[in-house]
Amino acid sequence: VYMKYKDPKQPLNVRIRDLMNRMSLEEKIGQMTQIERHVASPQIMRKYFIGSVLSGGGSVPFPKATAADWVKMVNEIQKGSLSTRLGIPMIYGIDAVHGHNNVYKATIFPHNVGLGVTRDPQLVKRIGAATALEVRATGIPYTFAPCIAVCRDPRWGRCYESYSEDHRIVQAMTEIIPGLQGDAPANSRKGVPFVGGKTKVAACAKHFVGDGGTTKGIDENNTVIDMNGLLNIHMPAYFDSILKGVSTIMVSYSSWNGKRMHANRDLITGFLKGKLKFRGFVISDWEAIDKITEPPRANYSYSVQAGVLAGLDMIMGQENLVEFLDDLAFQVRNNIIPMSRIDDAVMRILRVKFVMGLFENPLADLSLANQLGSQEHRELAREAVRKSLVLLKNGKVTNQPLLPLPKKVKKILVAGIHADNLGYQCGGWTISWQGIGGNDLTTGTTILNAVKKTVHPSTQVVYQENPDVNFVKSNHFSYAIVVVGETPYAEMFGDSAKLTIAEPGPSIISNVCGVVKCVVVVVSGRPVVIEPYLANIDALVAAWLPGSEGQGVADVLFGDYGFTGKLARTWFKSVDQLPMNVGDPHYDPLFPFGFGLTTKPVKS
Ligand code: 3DO
Repeated sequence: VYMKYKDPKQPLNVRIRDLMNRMSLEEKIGQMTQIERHVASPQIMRKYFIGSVLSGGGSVPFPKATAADWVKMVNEIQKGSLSTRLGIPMIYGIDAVHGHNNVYKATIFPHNVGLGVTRDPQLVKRIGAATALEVRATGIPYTFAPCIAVCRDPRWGRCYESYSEDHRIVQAMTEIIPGLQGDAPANSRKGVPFVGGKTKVAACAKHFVGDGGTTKGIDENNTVIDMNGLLNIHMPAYFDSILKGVSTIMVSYSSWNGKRMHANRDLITGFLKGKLKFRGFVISDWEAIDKITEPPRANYSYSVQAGVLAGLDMIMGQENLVEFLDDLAFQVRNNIIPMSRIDDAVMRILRVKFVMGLFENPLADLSLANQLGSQEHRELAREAVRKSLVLLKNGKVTNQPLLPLPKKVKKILVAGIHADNLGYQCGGWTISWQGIGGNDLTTGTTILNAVKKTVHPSTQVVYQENPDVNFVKSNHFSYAIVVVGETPYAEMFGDSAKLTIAEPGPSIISNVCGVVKCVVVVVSGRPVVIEPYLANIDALVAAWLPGSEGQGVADVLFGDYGFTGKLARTWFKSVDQLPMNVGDPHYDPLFPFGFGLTTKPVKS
């Protein structure tokens, strides 16, 4: 029998209407449900008509799974969905937030805090396109990125997911959306989602709204600001994202002036869907409706009611799947939630699925498998690393710069717990949710290896993680490269009131820099306390969380390329100045927003 909704020649709205007319309440509610990979199975998909599946941070089929392993897993789940009466494909989503970061051997790009420094939206767009290919390589059509938070306080554990404290930089970096999804056609209506087929993925602007403005930078906390402030600082990047056809928007765990965003009908339905005419779907954060009440899950059916009535279309994180489905169905049957609200949600979800061609191409093949961690993508990541570095100091005396470093000398020292640690330089949201130390997590180039590859073959490179003063004194090094910083974290585990660099980092700086000329490279998700050590340091470089391609750091240290990066965040002197952002009356930074010394490439 001919089914109109299955006919790609029919107009989008005709297909949506035809399909919705056929759907039962159970089928509609299923579409609104997103479950985690570990609870998903073909049987569950089929039984409950589940609309979406996610991999949370670090959630993989098994460690070191290949592209083929991922495709097999995603396709198996999809076959469960396709076996239902109406055969509506599920949409699989994952946090590809700096490349396809959960996946072994994927290219790991710098975290957003570094990309903001580049001031290069076209670069970020290319990163989006590369990430889309790597995500599709594993059979996945949807990423929970970009994070367009405007981090106003580096004490926030998610600061590195934010491009800048300045909303203008965040707005410019929404170019990653057409990178991920493809360019929306020039004539497309404002707010209509767009995904350009099998080599692109649906994007997700998050977290709506004010996630980066919480008091003292406490994760998931309360953002106290008036409507003007919200509109001027935290909202602008949503205007850009919607104009560029972003398919989905994730709501923030945080509250605005004491009200949980997940229950904020005025902002989700009134503003986002009404005023901004966003036509994609709104997704909750992981188990975020549970947190509408304090304590979480104190009244789950109320959470369902408040969240769905506020305008959430897809609810993420059903560990208690049956309870959720029953609660929602009960509330619709008893007119607590009007059917029109359910129809709005399902229409939006189906619109994205139709637009992206999911009905025509629900199953992945292995044709893109070679995109995962490709050399071309690694070169792009390396370019991004080069452009994300900020040179904060270059020489104790102005006319005696230390950088660029000479490649041909007798002997150099590389020190610091971050010098030969791929996991540290990638940070959180890499292979696991919180990140992993060491060099076994995935493939890439550590800063130490990059240095070794870059110096002249006759230069002896001595590596000592934590050398003592006598060792440094007795060796007569020409200079030292000290790499220190923060160890990996994600979300609330990264909240920090002190913002100090991890020991033995500070003692390595003093042991080395007290004896020999040194450049200190800071690997961190945000500005950290550096003022106490600054006088001792000859040259200082902020490398943020550069990812798998450490070669980009050596490219610039040794002058194959010049330093060009400008701070996209204010570098504070001491934490008691915080919050302190560019334009503030009490602005008295160590290095101001926009600061960055430059060097010229050395002719070789
Ligand atoms: C994050 C956002 C993320 C989600 C799914 O904890 O892994 O998990 O997209 O806030 C939450």
